[in-house]
Amino acid sequence: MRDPNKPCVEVCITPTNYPLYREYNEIVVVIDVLRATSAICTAFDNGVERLIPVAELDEARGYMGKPNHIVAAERNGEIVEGFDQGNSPYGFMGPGMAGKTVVLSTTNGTKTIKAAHDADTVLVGSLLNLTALSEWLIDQQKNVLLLCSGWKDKLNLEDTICAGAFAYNLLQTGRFQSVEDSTIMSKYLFLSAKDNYFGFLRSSSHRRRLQKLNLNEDIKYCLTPDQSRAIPMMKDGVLVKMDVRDSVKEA
Ligand code: 3SL
Repeated sequence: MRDPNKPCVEVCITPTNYPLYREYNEIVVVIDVLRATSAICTAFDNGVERLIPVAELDEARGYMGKPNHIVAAERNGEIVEGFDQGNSPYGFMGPGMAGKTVVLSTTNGTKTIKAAHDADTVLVGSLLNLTALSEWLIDQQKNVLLLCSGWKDKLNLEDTICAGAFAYNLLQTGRFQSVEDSTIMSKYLFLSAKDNYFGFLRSSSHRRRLQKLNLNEDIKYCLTPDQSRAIPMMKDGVLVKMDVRDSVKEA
């Protein structure tokens, strides 16, 4: 039975299921562990000022040549020809990032961010900012929907595990409830994987896909939790780094 006095934390395993979970969307956390939302957290850690998520490549091309902009695009794990870079978190590291506006289009992650546009608050989550973002969400006491990007509308393991980790952290406090089986499933997957994400995901579809492209270092980086305190947040269609003192009301 749902307790009217406790907010819910729930997991939506693919963006296509999002309409079924709208009742929980006060705060939506978009997750694409490999690699979009990990790359976004990394960009803000390295001083990027604004990140414009873009669903379609043509829209991204429209930003090419703008001063102070980095225009990045990935499809099927590879850099799209003609763009400054792809989706590797390593591409968003270093002093050259400070003060830049990044325009990013990826196969699934940026589409999922755009799909959540109707939520009160849209945030970006990954294993990298797991603890920082969990702490902030716990403080808000609002309904939280963990929205997994998956792969081309199918479930993927790494996003589901990461969503399960956030759900676990919130539920552990006793200040949240969950009523959906997708959340129970994600939590159990997280508990099975948490001691060795890399090993657990050995035969997962996207790990194999990225491995074929020699992106093992990216995979290891994205699967190493708590390297970031950044909480990317959508404001007027653009992601910015949240000032952690912000509350949902102020956002
Ligand atoms: O789907 C996405 O948004 C990407 O993160 C996929 S990839 O890891 O860059 O292949």
